[in-house]
Amino acid sequence: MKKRQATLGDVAHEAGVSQQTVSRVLNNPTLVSRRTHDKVMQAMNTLHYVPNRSAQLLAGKAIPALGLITSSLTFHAPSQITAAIKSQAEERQLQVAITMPKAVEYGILQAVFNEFRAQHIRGVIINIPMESALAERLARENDDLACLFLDVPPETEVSCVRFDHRAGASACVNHLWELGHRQFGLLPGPASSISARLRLGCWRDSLHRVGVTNAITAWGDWSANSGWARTFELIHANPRISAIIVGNDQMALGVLSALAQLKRTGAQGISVTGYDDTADSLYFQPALTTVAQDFNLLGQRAVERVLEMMNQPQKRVMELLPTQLIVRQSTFSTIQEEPTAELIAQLKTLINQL
Ligand code: IPT
Repeated sequence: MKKRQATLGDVAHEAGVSQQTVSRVLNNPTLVSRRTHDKVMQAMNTLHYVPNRSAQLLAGKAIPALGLITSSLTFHAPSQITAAIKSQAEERQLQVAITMPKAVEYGILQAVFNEFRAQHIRGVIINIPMESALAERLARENDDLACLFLDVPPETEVSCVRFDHRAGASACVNHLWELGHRQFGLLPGPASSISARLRLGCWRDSLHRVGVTNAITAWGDWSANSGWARTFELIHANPRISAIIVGNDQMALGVLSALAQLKRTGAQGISVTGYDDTADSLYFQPALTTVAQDFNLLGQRAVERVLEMMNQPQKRVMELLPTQLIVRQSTFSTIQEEPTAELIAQLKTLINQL
């Protein structure tokens, strides 16, 4: 005989809590203490309880899910950010509905919001580069949803969690300057990207501050292929460049590949800095000096913040996460080391012996 399916009441009985508490765990887990939550989850597992999502939808309840609108997952950074958001959501028993829109256009994005609304999703994280006016319009016209943006200009009047590019981007320039570099190539991401423009602006400001005005720029598109191709153009435009500052690690991978082809890697070659510190950048050849953006932290803060906003609809969130330069082996000093006292003494002995 087929076993009877466990009900909400059975779970409540097993966990020693009220039915209302079980229902909160299912519909609004942030309102329940960790201990109660774990007790209820354990009872559900023991009884093989399956929540009735269609009944929840029919009752007009929000389902425990978040929406995520993301840039192309073929890029390393957005795919790692998505993985972080997904695992943070999973820890809170939340599903994530992921969409990757073809273009950053009002009509396309509004259709995505409507689809989320139809699925009774009430919290949306938006990780696509978006100009202020479009982000503000979407947030205003979808104010029944909690909308949290990750890639908008600093002055945008919407809720956002962003990386503070300033410290990391200027640290790249200062690091290379201190190593003696004076001829620079700049390789930002696409001009349509907010973060690409912010990083480039910061590099240029920092270069001007130390008196460098002849840095040359070639725009990439975030891909390794564009990093590879632009390297030849930069070196052609100024054969004396000794350092290339790159807008992300994926393009830096292509730059390192082009330099290896030209036999310009290593201490006598061209120094390279990246941006992101994606999971594999330590294993590039040579290990990449880069600006770390902690994607796990971004995922955690994004999920926490959007849940807060769902519980307090009037709340405006603006959080800035730090960036930090990680020095590895792709940057070299151009300054010839002075011979050490020991070496001089050895040379003197040799000369005396001749
Ligand atoms: C940004 C990455 O730094 C960059 O490498 C690229 O993948 C871009 O995303 C794609 O939009 S990270 C973003 C949160 C600013």
